[in-house]
Amino acid sequence: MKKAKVLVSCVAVALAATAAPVKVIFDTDMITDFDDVGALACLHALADAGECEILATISSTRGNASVGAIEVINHYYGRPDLPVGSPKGMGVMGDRAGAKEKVNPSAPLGEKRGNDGGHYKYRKLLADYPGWYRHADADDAPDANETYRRVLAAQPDKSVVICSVGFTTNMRRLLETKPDAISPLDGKTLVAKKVKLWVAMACQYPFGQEYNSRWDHESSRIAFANWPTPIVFSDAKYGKDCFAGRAVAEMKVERCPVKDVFSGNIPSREEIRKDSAKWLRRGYGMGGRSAWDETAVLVAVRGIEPYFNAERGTFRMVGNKGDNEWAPDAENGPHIRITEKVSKFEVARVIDELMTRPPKHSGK
Ligand SMILES: [Ca+2]
Repeated sequence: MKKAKVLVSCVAVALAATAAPVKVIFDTDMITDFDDVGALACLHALADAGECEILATISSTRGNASVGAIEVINHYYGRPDLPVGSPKGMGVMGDRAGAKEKVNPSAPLGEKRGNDGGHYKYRKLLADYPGWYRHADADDAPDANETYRRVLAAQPDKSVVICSVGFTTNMRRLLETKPDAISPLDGKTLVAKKVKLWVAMACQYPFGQEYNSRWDHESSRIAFANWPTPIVFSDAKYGKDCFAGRAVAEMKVERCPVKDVFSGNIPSREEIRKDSAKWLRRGYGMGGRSAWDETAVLVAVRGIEPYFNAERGTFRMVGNKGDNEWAPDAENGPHIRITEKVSKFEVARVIDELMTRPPKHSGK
């Protein structure tokens, strides 16, 4: 058996050989785009079905409504007390015009402002679901490092899958943590001991700039190069034309934040019909929005084999402007990128089915 297949098989065995639910830490930039909401909805649906256990839901951005929005979704699925966190001292907003600036937390909820990078989507969620969240400003949430270290230290060895669908800030910061009262291990040693896999929605195949890996590219460079476990990438190219979410937008339910976000952001079929090329460039199709983040959740919980093929190599950051490239290495590459196996249409229908499942224990 070739080494590439051995690595893929190890990932498959790690994820699927036991009947026990996959232990997942979800790390998201729930701030500008809304496939993050779809991904978290999929994760909760899979947890409801006993396929995974959600250990924590952490924001990779700071100074915005990301943690509150995560908590609204967690509340909807009856898990309002899941651990949360956000990066301290450094971290990306997602606002292209002011990536390092802090949003004024007193800005009116639900009001679209001129240059807020799409944050209004999530401030609106907080406005529509008062009482469903604890942290209106991500900066008031616990330090992501502390949440990661506390959760990892309490888990069995080689048992945790980290699924990141945003910036890599937290993974870099975690690697750089020192021994503390939570664990005598430094961050890299703790990760090597407790984590079995990092599934990352990041990078652009075969090269280019991709949102998640670009905006804090120094963290991406450090994290990708030093992470001590295999990393599976659901890269931007894969998810771009895998469209999901229209079924969510058209659900006949009330008080559902997942539906609200999708119905408020997906263009109508008629709009797409008029200029499909324009909408395709923006990541929309008849099926909905590009399912970048949802595919990462599928990989994290169900593994590569059911829906994807795999190629072994290395994603690495190059230059100093946030570019990345893929270097194929079938023998020794520490990374895997997923490629199409089952048609993307079928994968999108799996995602839609998960996103439209009613919560098992609704927090309404
Ligand atoms: Ca995301």
